[in-house]
Amino acid sequence: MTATATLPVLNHIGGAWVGSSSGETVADRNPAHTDEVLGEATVSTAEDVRHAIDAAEAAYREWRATPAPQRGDIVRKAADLMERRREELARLLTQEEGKVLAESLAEVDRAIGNVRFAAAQGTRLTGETIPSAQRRTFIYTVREPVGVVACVTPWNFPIAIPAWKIAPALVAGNTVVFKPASLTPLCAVQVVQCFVDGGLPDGVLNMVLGSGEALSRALTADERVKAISFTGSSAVGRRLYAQAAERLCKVQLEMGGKNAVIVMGDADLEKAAESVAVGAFGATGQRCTATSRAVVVRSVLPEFNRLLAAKAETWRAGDGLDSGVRMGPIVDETQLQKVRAKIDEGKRSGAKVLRDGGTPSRAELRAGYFVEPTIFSEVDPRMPLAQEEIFGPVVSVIPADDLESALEAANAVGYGLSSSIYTNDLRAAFRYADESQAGMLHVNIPTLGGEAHVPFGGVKDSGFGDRECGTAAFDFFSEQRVVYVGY
Ligand code: UN1
Repeated sequence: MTATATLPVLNHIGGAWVGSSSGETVADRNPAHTDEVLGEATVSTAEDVRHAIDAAEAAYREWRATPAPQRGDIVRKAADLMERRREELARLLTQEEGKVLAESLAEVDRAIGNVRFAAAQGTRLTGETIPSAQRRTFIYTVREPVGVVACVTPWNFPIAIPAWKIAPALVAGNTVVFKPASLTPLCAVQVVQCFVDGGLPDGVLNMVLGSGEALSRALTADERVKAISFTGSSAVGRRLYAQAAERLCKVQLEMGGKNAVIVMGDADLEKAAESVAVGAFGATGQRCTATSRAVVVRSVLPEFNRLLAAKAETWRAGDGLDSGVRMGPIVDETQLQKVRAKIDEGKRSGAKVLRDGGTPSRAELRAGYFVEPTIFSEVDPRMPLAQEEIFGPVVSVIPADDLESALEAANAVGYGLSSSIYTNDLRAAFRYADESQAGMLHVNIPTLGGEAHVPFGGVKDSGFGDRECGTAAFDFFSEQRVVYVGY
């Protein structure tokens, strides 16, 4: 499965790899070397989406009737294949999306963990028995699949996010139409291939490649699609929800973030600065759980800034396959321009530039879409820098007087995905846990990531609907039915 310049990247419908009805293709490029074409991806139309839904619908009856532990067995085999293909998958991920190899390996491992967890739930799709208020009446609940579901996924975790949506959807007994991000079709193909090779029957998992703009209406408008799980931007998520709501389609949205780390006066500053650097510059800042704000009490501000700036120097940008490189490129030209525009806007807003990585000077970085670590200090919480998601290696340091004002600044955004506090004061930690407006809170731990068996998601503009991952994923991908039996 090595990526070559001629590899055609196709849809998967009804068990076959097929080109789209448009006959068009688009080049899939390596963001670290933009002249390197990894494949030519088919560009789908609404008609292709309809075919994929047809196939998913046709396969549903039999898949629903397949005992859940057997569904779990097939999904577990997909995880075993991902493990066997770990290195290849990770290299492809680095070439296609840009993140460094160590991050790609970690992403593949996370995908494996999620698929394994979901697979094991096949033996645990339990219901309840509930005592009836009436005599000789037995009440129990069962979990039913929803039907045909759509999984719409982003480019920044092109293996892990599809894995953690598709696996629970399948184990719960649904059939799936998968619409991966148009920037990472090769990773999507490999994810599907693992499920197919694991023994999934034809039509149970279908994939349609192409842009969300062109295809999302075909998913939101089709009565046969009973649920849509989406990860992407808040703007797109809102639109998708509004469209799907017209016909009462279930929707789960996992969206942006503007995650803050609060640094208190008693914090281990070295650890706090490391956490902010990893959170801000890891994955080139292209993750919804990235740290984009550090809210720091003034007593430790100069020392914190010094430590953070020193750490930023160690985040060498470059091709993620090269050893010694810690930070890969931005995924494409559009995102690169967006990140640069945000940095320029930040400079005009009056914030102090502690480190400007907007336009790297090293010649080898001109071959790809590179930005280097960028730090703003003296940022006012109302500035766009402190309000808008950037999705690049940019962090804003916001001064605060005390815990109260730090919490106020941290909460003063539309988003609410992840947050963190660095302190050794138990009262401050619990006050923070009470007050932080985020779905995932951390004490002395970076804002990043989440474990396979733990619910993942946010509040406010960051998340809507049931949580992903863990057993929570099954709340979205199944319905509860109650049975009353009189005897
Ligand atoms: C992570 O940050 O480890 O799109 C996972 C995203 C999130 C997943 C992030 N839904 O960035």
